[in-house]
Amino acid sequence: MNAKIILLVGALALAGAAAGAFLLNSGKGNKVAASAAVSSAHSSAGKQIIEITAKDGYSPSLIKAKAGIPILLKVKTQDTQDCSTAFTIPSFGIQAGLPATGVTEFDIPAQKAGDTIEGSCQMGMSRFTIEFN
Ligand SMILES: [Cu+2]
Repeated sequence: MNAKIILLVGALALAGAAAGAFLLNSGKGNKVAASAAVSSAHSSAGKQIIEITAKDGYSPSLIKAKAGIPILLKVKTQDTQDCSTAFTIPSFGIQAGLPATGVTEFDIPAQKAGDTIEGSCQMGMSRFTIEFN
């Protein structure tokens, strides 16, 4: 075994843990009220964080976000038993089976002003829209 490689792997693991802790901390205080019909995105570490709750549909169903800033989309489920766990954003090829409870993150590149992103459950019954300005 090469000792240098082992050291390098160890350093990378530490860096990864530090970055993970930072992400966890940066998420605090950025909670969006799930019941709000319209919400604005928050920003953190060069990305704007958009939080959506998936349970009996998606809330908020309309989100206002900033153009020109990459998006970290966090989709939260909490004992979600309906088809909103079959999460899709077709224009980005996103298709995910969400856990019944948890937070699933998606990276979405920066969008232009006037762009919209449409997401829905797989059958297209429950929908949400992100508008960029
Ligand atoms: Cu559905």
